[in-house]
Amino acid sequence: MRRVITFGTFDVFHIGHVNILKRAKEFGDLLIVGVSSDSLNFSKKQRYPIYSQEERIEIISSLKFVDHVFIEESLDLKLEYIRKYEANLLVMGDDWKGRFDWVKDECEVIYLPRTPSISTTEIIEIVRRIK
Ligand code: C2G
Repeated sequence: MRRVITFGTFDVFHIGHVNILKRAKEFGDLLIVGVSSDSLNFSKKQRYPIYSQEERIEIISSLKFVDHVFIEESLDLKLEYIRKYEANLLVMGDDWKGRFDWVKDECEVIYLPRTPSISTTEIIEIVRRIK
């Protein structure tokens, strides 16, 4: 049984998120998703997500190609999560290229191309302009 793990905020869920999760699942039999906590986001981006971690977990859990969801509390715990969920492959978008290569002794790592022209930040900016 090949187990794939991936991580993300998945705030204001969009097609780029669907694409990476679907493609990640194609690499294995089980897809495990670490959804980053509200506080991890604040420390990464100096703002809280629009959707709370509970809402983001609910959204990701309801996808048919996702098998298990947990909260990612820290970027530095990658190896602990990989061990805990016995993941064979870590998949990330290529905006993270090289950043998680340090787990390669224990788990294969691949970076997939991001879906062009869509991001949570852009959606937030567009919605802000519509008044
Ligand atoms: N993504 C993508 N195409 C987009 C936007 C996002 O493929 N147009 C991918 C990202 O590359 C990432 C995943 O979707 O692999 C989740 O993206 P974010 O929600 O932006 O996640 P991020 O805040 O980068 O958190 O430990 C890693 C972090 O928790 C990742």
